[in-house]
Amino acid sequence: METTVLTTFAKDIIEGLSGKVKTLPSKYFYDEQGDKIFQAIMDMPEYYLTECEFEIFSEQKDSIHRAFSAGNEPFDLIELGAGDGLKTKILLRYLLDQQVDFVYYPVDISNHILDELVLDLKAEMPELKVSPINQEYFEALNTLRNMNDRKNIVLFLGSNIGNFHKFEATQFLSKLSASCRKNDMLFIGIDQKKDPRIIQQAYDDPHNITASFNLNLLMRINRELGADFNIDQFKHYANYNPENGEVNSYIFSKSNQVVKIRTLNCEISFAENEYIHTEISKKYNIQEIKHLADNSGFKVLKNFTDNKNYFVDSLWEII
Ligand code: AVJ
Repeated sequence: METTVLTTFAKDIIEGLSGKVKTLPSKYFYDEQGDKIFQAIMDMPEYYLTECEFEIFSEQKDSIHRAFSAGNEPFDLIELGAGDGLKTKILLRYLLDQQVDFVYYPVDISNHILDELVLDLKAEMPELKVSPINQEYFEALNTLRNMNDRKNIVLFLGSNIGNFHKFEATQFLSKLSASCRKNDMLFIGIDQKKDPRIIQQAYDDPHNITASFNLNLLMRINRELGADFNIDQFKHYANYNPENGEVNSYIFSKSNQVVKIRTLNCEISFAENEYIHTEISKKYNIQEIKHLADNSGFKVLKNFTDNKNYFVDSLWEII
């Protein structure tokens, strides 16, 4: 008998598609194609999150800096899931101009993303001390704990926390606070609850960019596992529920159909209107953010919001 060693990706896909209710992990959106489509999402006006967080960084960089270094204590910055660092760059530039002595540690599991970011930063800010860490988040925090002796300010921006359900977010943040030293801080970007139509539009845009982002997950399975998903036979559906603050995203099957995954030697059948759950993007209000902090070993120091009060970058200390 032939045995094949399955990648984690293959295992997660087969597991997600074999259950009674089909699900796929949202972390698999971000292959090279997905990164590009996500850039296009961030560029469209309906996806207000990017602009709002950008505004907070641009207009409040001086008070953010003051809050970071209360008592003039030196600090280093460590960014979880660094991405293209557009908003972080504003802060980095500002700190350099203020002659602040610090190291920037971007953390990402994608070596490719880190290499690009470092090249970019070296070109744009040659005086910046940047030290990439190609590890999982918690590994990286452990590495850092034994490496630097300054206070760490952990950046977790862009509402990435929204991909967790509330209880998972509390678990994740508790683990984060436990991996930090006593006077470290967390600067976390969170999308706020607001007019439901504004949220709905951000995840179900008229340009169908979010649809192609969601459906790229099936294309990725075609590319990497030799599956034969016919994209025309599936559609994107996203729904904001104001009762729990979650946007849930799905891929719906337009017909009864069977999909083959060649390299896994299996077939998956879909009934018409059967769906795959692909993502949650949770929204919080200011009081819920306080609870989130209190329940995970932190205390809210200061909230920085944009002019429309759509988004918040919240600065937390360890208790
Ligand atoms: C990158 C997880 C913050 O949930 O808002 C954008 C991803 N999904 N449009 C989000 C996403 C659909 C995004 N995060």
